[in-house]
Amino acid sequence: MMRLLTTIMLLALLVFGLWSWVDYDYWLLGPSPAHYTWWWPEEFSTIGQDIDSLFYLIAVMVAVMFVITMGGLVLFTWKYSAKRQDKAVFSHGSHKLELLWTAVPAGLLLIIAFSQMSTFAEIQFASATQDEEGNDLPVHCEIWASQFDWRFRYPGKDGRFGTNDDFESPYELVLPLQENEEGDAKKLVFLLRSRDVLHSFFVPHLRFKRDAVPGMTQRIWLGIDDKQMEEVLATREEKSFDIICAELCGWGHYKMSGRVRVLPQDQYEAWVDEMTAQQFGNS
Ligand SMILES: [Cu+2]
Repeated sequence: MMRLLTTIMLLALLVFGLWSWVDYDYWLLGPSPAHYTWWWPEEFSTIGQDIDSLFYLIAVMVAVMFVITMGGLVLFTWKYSAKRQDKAVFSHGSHKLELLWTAVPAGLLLIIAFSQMSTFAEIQFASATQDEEGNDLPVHCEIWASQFDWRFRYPGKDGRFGTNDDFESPYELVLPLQENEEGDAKKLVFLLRSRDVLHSFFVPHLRFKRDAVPGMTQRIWLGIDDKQMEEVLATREEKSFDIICAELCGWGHYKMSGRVRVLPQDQYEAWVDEMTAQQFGNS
């Protein structure tokens, strides 16, 4: 009886574990243009492709290991049950096996380490938010996390922080869509800060995620692929995208949300005028 129960429970674990990999929106709602990835929503970031391939590389490795280990657990539970073999055999470790299960995980970790190096450098190194001469690129806005909301502080029309025309946008992060001469998206640089505890700024559609650490200011950047964004926007009614907090930060964590909206340059400037007028009157 116990053996049967254990086997059923382990099999259930295996099935549920695999099920969590399935995009059930796809199976329930059918294929639509908005559902053509099997895990993530469509993305429109300049480094989204790199992040996705890393994610899927690791996901496939984990899936294979999961099936092997869970399958082994079920198999051995069944094979060596008390009913079939009541005398346990004690044996010393096998050097070959030990070498194998040290070398294989080490090899897998090295594959992950080497494949992520260039993407990590592109995202994280100080040079990522500097120009060719090593000067810091101007900051688009400050992202402030606090229990339980997101606030975006803009430098205002003069482009400088700490002056009289700075304004704050609660909840909504508005970005200008801008291109440089080569047609590549320009980098938008942000300062990420927390007012209280650990939070994590996450925009799934932009594959943009970073922990906000109290007492620490991080320079982070984002590049928007405008053509890809047009394609994504064409598939949805809603023209803005979710911001969520990806770090359990307190009782109100669930409601710590926001929106990202990307506007063409002229509409963006109109929005800045509107925000300025709202916060300082029409003078
Ligand atoms: Cu939070």
